[in-house]
Amino acid sequence: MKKVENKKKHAAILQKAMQEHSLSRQEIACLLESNPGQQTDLLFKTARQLREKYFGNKIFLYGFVYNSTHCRNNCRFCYYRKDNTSSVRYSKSRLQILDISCKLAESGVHLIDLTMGESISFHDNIVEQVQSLGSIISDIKSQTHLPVMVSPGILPEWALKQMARFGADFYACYQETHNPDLFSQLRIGQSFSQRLAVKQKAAKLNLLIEEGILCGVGETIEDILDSFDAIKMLNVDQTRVMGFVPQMGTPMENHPIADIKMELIILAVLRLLFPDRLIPASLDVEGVSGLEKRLYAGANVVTSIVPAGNGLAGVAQNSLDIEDSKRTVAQVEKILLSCGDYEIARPEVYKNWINQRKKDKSNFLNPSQNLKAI
Ligand code: SAM
Ligand code: MD0
Ligand code: SF4
Repeated sequence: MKKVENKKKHAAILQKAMQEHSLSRQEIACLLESNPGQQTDLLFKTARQLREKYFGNKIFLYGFVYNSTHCRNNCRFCYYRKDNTSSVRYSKSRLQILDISCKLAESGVHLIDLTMGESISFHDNIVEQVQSLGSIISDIKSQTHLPVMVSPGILPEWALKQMARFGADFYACYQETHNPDLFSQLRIGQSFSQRLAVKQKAAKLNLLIEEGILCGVGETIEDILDSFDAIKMLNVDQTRVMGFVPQMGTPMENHPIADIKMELIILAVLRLLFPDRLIPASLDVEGVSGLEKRLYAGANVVTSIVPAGNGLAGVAQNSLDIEDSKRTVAQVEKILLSCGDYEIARPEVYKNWINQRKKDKSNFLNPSQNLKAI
């Protein structure tokens, strides 16, 4: 296609997206292939306008507590894969987790994200393990008065029910890719369909859910389009993309680092396709130096805020910006102010968003209850 024609077509697709008309697979592919410069500028601008429509200039902040780095899995991309003898392993006690969560809450985050390696074994005293995680969640909630996200990996349905009963608001579990072949290369020995189904089960239990794409791991444009379809099918509440960061001691340590330009394009297209959802700018890929560009591409949540002095790690960047107190609310606030366009949301704004979304989804799942209320 001639350059001028392509430019016109690209701009027309963005106008359609701005009006929230649904886009064809071909049109979305054209956006993913945006040329750097004018086309990406226009893409990011449209993403920001749609974010503004639903969230104004308000940004949400998530505190990240990676409470245990022990894992029974061997994901090829992950520093904490079981066979990586060079990764730092720790497990925080209940009191340490509560102390860290309270510090994060005092510093002004809107949610506590409790994340761990997949260590809850299905065979070994699972009831006690689930009970103990559940009671930590309910303690965090009662002490911080904040919503809680839990990322424990795959859980059986009864355990998800327990998470909901103990008060978890969000369940995060990222597929990374929706190409089953690529999935089996990345998440060795894990079931593609089980990882997808667990999110559907969580959503039925009225847990909010997050789905994520890992980019720069050999995916094609078609694979990314399939991920968008899956995210739509799951009706997720939060969705993300993270660029792959090579990890020492893993089979992918020499695999090239992801092209961040592509991460930003995928992020912006997610905003176009899911304008009213939460979309993170993770500090866990490029640290605080990568925040502004992700907000500029349409993100509305800053994730992976980690307090210094607690021996906590990140996932994709296990130490970057942590001990020098850069992944803090104070530093993030400085960056938001220097950008000029953003404000940290009041805590009630985030809580209301969560509650409204839960209500809407439960009315959708149980329309008869809705009728009874009329
Ligand atoms: N163990 C749980 C699980 O895998 O669901 C919870 C941890 S989960 C939040 C870790 C996520 O971080 C992965 O799903 C992946 O998307 C991301 N991640 C892990 N290693 C990464 C890497 N090397 N580069 C970028 N993202 C990575
Ligand atoms: C983040 N390091 O937000 C966290 C993590 C888990 N729910 C999220 C990948 O970047
Ligand atoms: Fe374990 Fe999660 Fe890392 Fe996979 S991504 S090795 S399940 S911590």
